[in-house]
Amino acid sequence: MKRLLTLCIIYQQSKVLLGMKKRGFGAGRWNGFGGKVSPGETIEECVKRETREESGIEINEVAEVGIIEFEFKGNPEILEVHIFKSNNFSGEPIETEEMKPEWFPVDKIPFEKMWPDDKYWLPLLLNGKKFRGKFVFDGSDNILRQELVEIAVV
Ligand code: 6U4
Repeated sequence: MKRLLTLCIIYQQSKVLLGMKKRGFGAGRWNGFGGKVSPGETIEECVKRETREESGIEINEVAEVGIIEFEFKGNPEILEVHIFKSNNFSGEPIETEEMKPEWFPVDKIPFEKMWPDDKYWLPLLLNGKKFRGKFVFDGSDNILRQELVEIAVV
């Protein structure tokens, strides 16, 4: 079974906005903004809604840059995460119940406190590339298997 999710990287010149996830899936890690696509909602509507709910930022324009599937050993559900980037947004980030947002210079991204796959695909996103991939994790969030390729069109 596949579940559709979104993830958005907000950036500006040489800074990236990440949120410290305070509860739920991925808690204790710096993350992009996003979540599960709700019934009746498009993927783009979802990424805008989740970013608004989690960071207070209103996205004007987004570009889809990649799709990555995540599988957790022993769990039949595959997460199909649609990854977006946006540098056209309004408002200032605010701390919410779910996330504490913070700007990081692109050369000081806290990869050691992020999902272990981020160090592979986030540099591609920041370099204007598009990509497709799959990461399989064990029960302790170690990567067991990975595939990541650059593509021309998502
Ligand atoms: P609830 O609490 O059910 O409302 P919701 O906000 O809909 O949750 P959530 O928080 O489960 O969804 O979303 C998970 C977020 O984590 C999505 O943006 C996708 C992202 N994500 C999942 N696995 C990831 C991984 N390995 N690397 C990564 N982001 C991941 O960078």
